[in-house]
Amino acid sequence: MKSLAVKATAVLLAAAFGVGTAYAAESLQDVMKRRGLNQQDVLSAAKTYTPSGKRDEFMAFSSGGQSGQVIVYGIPSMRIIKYIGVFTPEPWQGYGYDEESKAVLKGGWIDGKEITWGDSHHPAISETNGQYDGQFLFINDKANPRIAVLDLRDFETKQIVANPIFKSDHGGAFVTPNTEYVIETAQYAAPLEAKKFYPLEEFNEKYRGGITFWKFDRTAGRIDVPKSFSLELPPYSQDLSDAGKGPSDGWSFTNSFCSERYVGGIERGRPPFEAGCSAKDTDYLHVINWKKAVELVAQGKAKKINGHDVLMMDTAVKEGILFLIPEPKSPHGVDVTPDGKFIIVAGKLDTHVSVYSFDKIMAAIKAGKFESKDPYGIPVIGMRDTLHTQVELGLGPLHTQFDSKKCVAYTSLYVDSQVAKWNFCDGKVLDKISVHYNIGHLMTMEGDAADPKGRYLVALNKLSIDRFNPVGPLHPQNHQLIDISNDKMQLLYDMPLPLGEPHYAVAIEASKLKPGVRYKVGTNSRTDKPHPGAVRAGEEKIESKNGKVTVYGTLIRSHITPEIIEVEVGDEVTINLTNLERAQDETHGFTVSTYNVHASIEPGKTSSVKFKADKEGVYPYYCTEFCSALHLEMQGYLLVKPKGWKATTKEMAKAAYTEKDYQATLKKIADTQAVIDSVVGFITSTNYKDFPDVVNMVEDATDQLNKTADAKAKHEAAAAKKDWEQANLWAEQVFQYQVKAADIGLRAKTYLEQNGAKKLK
Ligand code: K7E
Ligand code: CUA
Repeated sequence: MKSLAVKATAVLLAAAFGVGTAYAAESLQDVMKRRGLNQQDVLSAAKTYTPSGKRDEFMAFSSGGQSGQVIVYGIPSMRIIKYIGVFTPEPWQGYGYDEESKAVLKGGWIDGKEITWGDSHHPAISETNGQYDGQFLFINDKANPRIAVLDLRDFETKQIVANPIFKSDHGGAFVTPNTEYVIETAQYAAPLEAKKFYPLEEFNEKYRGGITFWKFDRTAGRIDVPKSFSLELPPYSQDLSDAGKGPSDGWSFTNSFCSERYVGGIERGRPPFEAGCSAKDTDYLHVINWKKAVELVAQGKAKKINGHDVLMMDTAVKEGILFLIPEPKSPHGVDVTPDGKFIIVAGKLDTHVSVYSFDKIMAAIKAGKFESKDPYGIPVIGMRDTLHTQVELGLGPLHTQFDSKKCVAYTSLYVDSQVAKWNFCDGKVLDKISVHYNIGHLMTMEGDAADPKGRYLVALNKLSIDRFNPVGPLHPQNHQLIDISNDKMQLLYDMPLPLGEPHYAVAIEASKLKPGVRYKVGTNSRTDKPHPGAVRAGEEKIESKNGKVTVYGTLIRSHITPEIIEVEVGDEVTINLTNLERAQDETHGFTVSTYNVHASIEPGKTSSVKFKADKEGVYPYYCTEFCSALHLEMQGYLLVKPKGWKATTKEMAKAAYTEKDYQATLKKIADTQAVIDSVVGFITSTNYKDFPDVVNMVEDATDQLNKTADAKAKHEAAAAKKDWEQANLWAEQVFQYQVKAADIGLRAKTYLEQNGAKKLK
């Protein structure tokens, strides 16, 4: 202790007199000069820098693009906080390497085939009354038409459903205002029947688009597949969707491109897709009465395709639930305003955004005022009859998000690489800011909900040329943070996102998220149900019959029970493990050498790994998380024995411990106890009971200390018999429990010191 204090004093003196440490006395001006920062940079830094221990105001969930994952980061710090495995195996979380998560991924198999990647595009947060409620997150896979459900209590993927009739999907995931349904639309038209071939010559007759309404069961936290249905749509390359809200609740809107129904064919001497798909001046905005569609399905008016309810176009037309409105050339996306009164569409090949009035659309439908029918008999409402206004914004307008300020919207301009701030009520442009190259989506805080929060905007840029230190031909994406709280937008920060191409992101007020810190002991986190393989401390066992070995084990600092697993070659081995920890952040990982299994087992969770022990030999298993001082010793052996193997050696190797070793260990125990007593003295002299996290830590430390009694009885009994090996080893075990208790105790002490605990009198 003394030597440490002397050292600290020396360092302080050196700093005070400028000895040795050149930067010790640098002023803000010095730093600005040295790093070439101007006032604006320093202001930006002050707006984004989040000091150690401080948290973000908003949490963003970004699609992970081709990684098939979700990326969670904080705003305004832009610190990446978590990657979540969704469509793709994710080793850290054991996702795809333990049995529970394999079952989730299996839900996303298509035509009986395993699919291990996804092209995730659009996340959506569950809503109540059109406002983000922070309970669930949904995201689509464009390549293999699927939707995933994530629970925000533990940030885990709980379910993947494969679309029964599409071959691709882009317009997902979007939720209705109370998350009754999750919307998914097809992109590239194809025959709806599974594994059915029709030549491209029959494109107009046999190829179809569509929209699926996945029924979400909020209580179960899962999509209810049998109660979900789709609507057959023309082969117009449906793109994105949005659900109406407020006055437009019950309706949904989907934009499209390539309503020319062009099918390409360079090799047949025809112009390419891009020419044929943008020939007309307009495409179609699809307007759908989904509430009425639900009733029609309930009345049995749907047809079964691949075992799934599909409302066919002729039914939809007859029942008056499907309409089209021309929209400017090759639009990308459709966004309903927070008040639910307007629908905004931007044509990529047009410089305008078009603002449609929901009232005018309804009036035209009511009056039966249609300008024509499309080739499938769907009524087409005139564009001029439904437009509220059109605003010229710039080149390549794509996506729109909203501000907390009334009527204020932001639209990304892909070709101009700008964000335009404009007013959708009076059609005025308010401000523009240049961003880095080729912005795709943009995101404001809760910016697609009924009550956007304003404050910040993130530009999701496709390219990052020259922004970051070069890392070879494949560049990261660039998310740029922009301050939108003032009239003029201000660029604050560039964040490289190095995990696929994130298309869209959503951000929610951090205070709305209430994730748990542990599971109820023995929970299968992927089903939220008790795990049949769970056991409590002392109930661990290994069952072996008919070539199947099942282990019921536990994990707690710093041991795996059991520590030896013996099987015969060819046995099918299942290892169930329950993490008995109650302390926060005490995750244990588990793997077995060369059997390609891994699990991340957080406090309370039960996970299982399964494999065929098809190789004779000795395979160490261990904990993969640095969970405690004796983490490296959290190990065991899987012994895969040859068939009919007989033991010849009787005893395990012994270490030669003496009475002196034993006495030395006892001394170590006494010293450690003195440290523990002083920490306990500190904690109990404060109002620690006012800090739930500390109360948890104290309970955990007490648990560890309580375990010393049994080990103490054992070392004393062995010492009485002069068995110094056993005596010393059990005494060492007492020390191990003390170390864990002291570790947690010190953590609690630091917490109290940093969080202003008061001394009790
Ligand atoms: Cu890339 Cu929404 Cu899939 Cu636009 S999408 S950019
Ligand atoms: Cu448990 Cu490392």
